[in-house]
Amino acid sequence: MKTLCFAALAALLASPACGEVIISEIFYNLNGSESGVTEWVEITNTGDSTVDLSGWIYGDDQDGSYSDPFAAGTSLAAGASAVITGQEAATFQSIWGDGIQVINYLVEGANTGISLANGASDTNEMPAIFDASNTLVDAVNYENGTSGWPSGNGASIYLLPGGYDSVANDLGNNWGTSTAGVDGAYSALLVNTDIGNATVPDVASPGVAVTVPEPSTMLLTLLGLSCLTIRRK
Ligand SMILES: [Ca+2]
Ligand SMILES: [Ca+2]
Ligand SMILES: [Ca+2]
Ligand SMILES: [Ca+2]
Repeated sequence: MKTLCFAALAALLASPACGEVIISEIFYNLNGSESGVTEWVEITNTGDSTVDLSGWIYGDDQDGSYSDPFAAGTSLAAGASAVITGQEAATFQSIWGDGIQVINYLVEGANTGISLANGASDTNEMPAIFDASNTLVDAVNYENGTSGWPSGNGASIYLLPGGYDSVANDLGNNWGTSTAGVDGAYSALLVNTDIGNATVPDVASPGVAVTVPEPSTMLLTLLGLSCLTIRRK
């Protein structure tokens, strides 16, 4: 019991005290033909104030490929999520729905697409974001179905509730495969003359981040608090 209490307290103390911008979803293997332009990465502002993303950069830190700096005036509101993709905002929204914030991934002004490997391992594919000072903000060295990582084929992988910080998102066990109706995920059929046509819908939750811990995590936290109370008597 004592061990369990300490574990609960450690989990409580490990919770991030202040917010940060982190990578929260990766769609690397969509149904239909892939040009790289169809693929995307979602970022979420876990803090309580707006973050200015002017001059930030997205890159694959293992491939050594980086975007142009994000346009001046780009920002992410507290608690909000945005999608980084080679698609124009209007194209992405026509597929996934209106109102989703889209940050256009451009390389020397062109929509080249993010081009994420379908069979990523520990030695390839590491989506990363850097601030305007070129300081690494977050990276996720995802794998496809190995080392505890979920597989994503026709569905994105997304950060599970309770895994929302830049350290926790390095662990495959904190990610899941998107399922329609769970944690904000839904289906969308990619039909677009410019970027490709699919006959089977994709599943993901672009622009949606469900960060409320699962009931089991809440129970552990409450247990930690009750241990504190008991020890102070
Ligand atoms: Ca891919
Ligand atoms: Ca990797
Ligand atoms: Ca990370
Ligand atoms: Ca999402």
